[in-house]
Amino acid sequence: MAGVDKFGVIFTIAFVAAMIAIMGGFLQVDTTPSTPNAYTPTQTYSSTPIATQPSGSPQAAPQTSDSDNMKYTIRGGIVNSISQDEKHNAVKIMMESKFDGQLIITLTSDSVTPFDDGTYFVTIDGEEVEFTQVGNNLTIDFMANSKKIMIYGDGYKSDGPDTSSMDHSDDSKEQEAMMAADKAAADKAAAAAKAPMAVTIEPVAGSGAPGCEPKCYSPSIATISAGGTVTFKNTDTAPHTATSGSAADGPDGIFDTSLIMINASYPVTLSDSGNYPYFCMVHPWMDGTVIVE
Ligand SMILES: [Cu+2]
Repeated sequence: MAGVDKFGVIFTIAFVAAMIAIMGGFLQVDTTPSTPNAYTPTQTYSSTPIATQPSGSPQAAPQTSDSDNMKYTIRGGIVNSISQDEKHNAVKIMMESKFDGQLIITLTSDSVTPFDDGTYFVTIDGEEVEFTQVGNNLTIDFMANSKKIMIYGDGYKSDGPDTSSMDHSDDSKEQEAMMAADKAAADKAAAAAKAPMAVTIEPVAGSGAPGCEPKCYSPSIATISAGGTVTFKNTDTAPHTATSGSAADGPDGIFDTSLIMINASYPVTLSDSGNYPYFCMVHPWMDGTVIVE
């Protein structure tokens, strides 16, 4: 009996020691700090199995973490920290690499919000890089000696240096990268922002008497997409027309609302892109332009 108890005590001590060792290993692998921008410059991995291999060796087993909400696998390097940069709607990955390698990371919607088309913008040490994206999985190839991967999403702010974080050595590159990301975002927004299909144009109040020019219609320049409709709505106290052409050259015959009485409306649909000047037959000082894109 005594022998069994003794064995039980030894087993328990060994089990607890093993659990402590395992927990220590997990803490090393969990590299996401709980606060944004808080990163530890270089962790030593001396107590983990990963560090017993030359860090960055291509032969080394890929370093993988799924212990937090951002899963990743890295080959050819090691990740020192992953943190969310909420100010810039970005994820910052600090890493070490002695060889060319690859990072595969799964982003979550609360880690960084993608652009409207679901994509991201990635820089390595301040330079924009190409990457492969399948769903929320980004595969990013990096060169030897890469230190920082930034994954930017939509809506970050590039308003001055981010003094709340980091290594100031590459602040200017960081700024350049953010400006580039800014431009990419603007381009995407511009591509997404097509002219509206419908715009309402009203004569300005009192336009029945001279003095409102050059903006007697509001908006005096209206832009719609091809196939869209401008609706002339008379909110003034006098009847007006919107007649394509000009007071100087007369109607060009493309459209004519004829007299629109008070509170009445007249829609004009335009299929072909171009600029369509128009004027009021009753009050020749009134003119405007419809731009069809
Ligand atoms: Cu008029």
